[in-house]
Amino acid sequence: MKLSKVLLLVVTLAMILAVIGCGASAPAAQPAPAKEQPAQAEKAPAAEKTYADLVVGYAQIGAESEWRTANTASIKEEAEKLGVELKFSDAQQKQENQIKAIRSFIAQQVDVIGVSPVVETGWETVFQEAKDAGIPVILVDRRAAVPEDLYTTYLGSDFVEEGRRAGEAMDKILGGKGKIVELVGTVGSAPANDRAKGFREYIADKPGMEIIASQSGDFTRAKGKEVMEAFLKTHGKDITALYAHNDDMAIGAIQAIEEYGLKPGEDIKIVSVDAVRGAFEAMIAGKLNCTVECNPLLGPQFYDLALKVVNGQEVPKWVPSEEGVYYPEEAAALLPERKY
Ligand code: GZL
Repeated sequence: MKLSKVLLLVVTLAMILAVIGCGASAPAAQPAPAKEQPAQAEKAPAAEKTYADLVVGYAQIGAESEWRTANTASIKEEAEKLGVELKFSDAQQKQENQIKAIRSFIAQQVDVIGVSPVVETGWETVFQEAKDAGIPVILVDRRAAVPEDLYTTYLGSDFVEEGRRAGEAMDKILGGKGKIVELVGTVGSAPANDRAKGFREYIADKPGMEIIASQSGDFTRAKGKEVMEAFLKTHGKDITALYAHNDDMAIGAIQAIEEYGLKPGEDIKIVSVDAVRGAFEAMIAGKLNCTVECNPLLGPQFYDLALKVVNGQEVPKWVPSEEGVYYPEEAAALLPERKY
């Protein structure tokens, strides 16, 4: 075979080997290794809300008493101070208006709903609607008879304890003996139910103390006066004392007692609840013998709880208010510092 042919053969073979070798040694073109994908990043938690971006719906009962007026002022003034967007509704003491307000807050997708239930029952449906919409409900001032999973927390007093304290004060004032008429708060409301319960618990083992009449004055001065007039018409001078579930009804009753010709605070001893300014003034005038405090200034605690709840922080199921009991001898000194 001619050298030239041999060389051509060798070169051809070499070229073939080179191509195969490339193919063998160079790995088939691989796709560039995908960049390491980070593990599916946890969904970033929603940014913590601050007061400045908190939207609150508040379904208030009404404006039936000095206590309620002070309570509303505390809720509104604190929102203003903190820069919270407050949607506020006054239900004129009607449950259907409170329920309408709560539905409106749900439609507006507020962050949290505060409500002071005018009565204990009838809330399950609308609270479930709030829960289904992912909006927490905070009970303020009054409890509602609903399953505990339908509200996040209750901020308010121990009304049964307030009733017990009123019973203890009445026992002290009457020396354990007397015929008592009772002005009850709004029928079906937690304060009315529990203040009645606590008072009766206390006098249960005081045979000399008897409740001879009990009727609702709906927490207002006007109704308190009207019912006291009826008590006086029926029982007259047999009445030794009055237990009023709030100061406003007691103040209305004081007018009725004076118009009847008797001396309130002397002929008829009076114990009431709330410790509003009007009660301190009546004690200074010698017309009221004791008022058991029920703190309406719940605004600061309410917004503190609301922000914690919206940011998913644990809160107690009940945040009780701090409260005292006041008598005439200290009323003049304390009146100037009373905030409501
Ligand atoms: C008590 C509050 C009551 C007050 C009344 O927490 O709900 O309602 O005692 C008010 O004065 O009307």
